[in-house]
Amino acid sequence: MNNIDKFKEKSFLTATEMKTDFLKLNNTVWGNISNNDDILQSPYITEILEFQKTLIEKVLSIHEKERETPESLTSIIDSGINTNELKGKLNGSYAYHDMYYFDEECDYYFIGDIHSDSYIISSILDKSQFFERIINKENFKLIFLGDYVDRGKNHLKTVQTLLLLKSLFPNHIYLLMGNHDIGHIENGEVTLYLRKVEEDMDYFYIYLNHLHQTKAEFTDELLELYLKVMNTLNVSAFIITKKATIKGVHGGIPRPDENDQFQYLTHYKQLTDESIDHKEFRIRDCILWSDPSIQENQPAIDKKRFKFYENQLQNYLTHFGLDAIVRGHQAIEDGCLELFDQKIYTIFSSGQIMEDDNNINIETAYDFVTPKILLYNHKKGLPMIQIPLN
Ligand SMILES: [Mn+2]
Repeated sequence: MNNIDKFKEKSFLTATEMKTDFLKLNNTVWGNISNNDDILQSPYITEILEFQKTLIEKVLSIHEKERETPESLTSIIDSGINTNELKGKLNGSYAYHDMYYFDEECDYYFIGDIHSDSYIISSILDKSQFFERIINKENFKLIFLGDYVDRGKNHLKTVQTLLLLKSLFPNHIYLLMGNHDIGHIENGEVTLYLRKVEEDMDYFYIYLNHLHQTKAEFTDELLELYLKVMNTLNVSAFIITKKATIKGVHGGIPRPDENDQFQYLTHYKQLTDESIDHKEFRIRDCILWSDPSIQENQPAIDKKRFKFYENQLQNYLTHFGLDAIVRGHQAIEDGCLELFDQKIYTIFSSGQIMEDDNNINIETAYDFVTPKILLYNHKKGLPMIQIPLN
């Protein structure tokens, strides 16, 4: 039996005991490694990569299971856009057309961008009282809104920690896709989905290419597994509860039509189908990249990264029967920004952790951010509660 299965079998008496064992399991193979450069020199690289391979395979099988959606649901979902009709009919959590559908009456935490900052995950677990809630057998979910990699100091450790959490707690941890999380293999090399492709190891996939080219332990198979697991991340989550219907996504909404409307969207699957464009842009890309803006008529940064405004957001919410959107994607200094009467929340979860006037989080690339997470309390409904991680 491997260490992951041993953890699963063990009956923990306290949250502290469980957290200690979790950290031990996550840290065992790492020794004193604290950043991307250390791994390149580490004598433990074989152990690290073997552990990650086991985790990737576990998460791939969990993601496959999540996609086993009963026909009674797929027939409703495929019949048109009818979010409220799904209320109370799901009896569980499913992934279909690369989107999650939840209707469980429980608390939902939303986690913004992590960006290769594994240090912050321990604060997230503390502030969401994760292990206490697990010990108390509570039903609750942590929805991560994507952008796990790039920019920060510890790509592989961050990915490992998230995969370990998903492996151990599949009904409590859900990982959505961010624009940084996508990569494709072409001619044995990873190509980035981002605009800039350069030899910069701050980018996870360039880093993976480097490991692949310089370390015999980093096999072709392993490179393909990393890409495969990242590409099985779902693009958004519909949370349909009695008090509110919320959508979690990394960026925002697709481009509206000339009248700021969304009637061209007639089925959920149009949101994620990679072959469908609207106004020459892939819809799926737009929802991974777009940003809300209070100032109208802002120029788009590029085709995917455009700005949308209050009336457009409202039309989108109405079209899909939503009360609010929660998203990441922008490094908000305050950690959270609510716009348009709390109809859209931006949350960012990597940043400074202060101790005696010093930032002790050396893994973050965002030391100007006071990181936060959001809590949707299902008994109270909206608005969401901001929880500082600092
Ligand atoms: Mn992003």
